[in-house]
Amino acid sequence: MTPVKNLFNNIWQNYLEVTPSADKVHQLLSTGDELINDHVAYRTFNIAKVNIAKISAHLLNLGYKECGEYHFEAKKLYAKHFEHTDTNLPKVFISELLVEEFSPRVQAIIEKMVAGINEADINVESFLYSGTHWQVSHQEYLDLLAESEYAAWVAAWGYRANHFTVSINHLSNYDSIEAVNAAVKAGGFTLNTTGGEIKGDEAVKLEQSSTMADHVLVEFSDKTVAIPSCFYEFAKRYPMENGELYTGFVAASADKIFESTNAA
Ligand code: OOG
Ligand code: NI
Repeated sequence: MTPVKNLFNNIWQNYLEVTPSADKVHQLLSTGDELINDHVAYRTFNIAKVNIAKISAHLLNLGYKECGEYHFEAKKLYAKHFEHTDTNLPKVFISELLVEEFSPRVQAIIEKMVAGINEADINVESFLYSGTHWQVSHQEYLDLLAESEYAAWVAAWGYRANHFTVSINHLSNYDSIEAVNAAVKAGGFTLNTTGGEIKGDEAVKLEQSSTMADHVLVEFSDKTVAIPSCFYEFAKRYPMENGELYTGFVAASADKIFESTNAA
């Protein structure tokens, strides 16, 4: 296995630990061959110690290049995406919360979390599947949740893939996102319906849908509570005028995909 394949294998195993549905959805769509992932996504804060530049350094070392950038004003987020020259490797979408735009209380909780991370842990590739590096109380989680579902998610789950995304273009047994969605729903899984099940269309060159995140127990410093963990996404890309598949993201669609970790 190449170093980059090995990394994604570790990220996938770590994601499965908190996303029991992903293995089942994976089996539902696979004919036994390996599924190609369109992308994986990370969430972080715009604090220099852990910002997009820090997270992406590991990817740049492995041959990834920075490609697009995206703004999410209402959610107070900024994001970039990264691509590898080997197009069978997943793209990586990394967002960061604009921490200074939140209340002093929220900023203080986030500062405390980030202060708890060992610099040496950030500088190794395994940071991408390391989870949390801090302890927060359930009340701190709720205080974050009141202002930003995203901030609360990072507090609970930390540095791990927020989702993997099946590339529908590479599936042998499904051609349309409608067919994938129907199979996923028939399998008993719930789709994110914010703005409709299908986000985007052929005109924007990208159609996306996603499951709602699993609910998994988290040990806060004071109690253990089941909260939304990670989800699974499905993406179909369309060719541009030059005949090549569009490789970017669509901010209006991404804005809705973020809500797959909302408590339904
Ligand atoms: C990322 C949401 C955006 C996409 O495919 O548009 C995204 C997230 O939920 O962290 O992954
Ligand atoms: Ni995504």
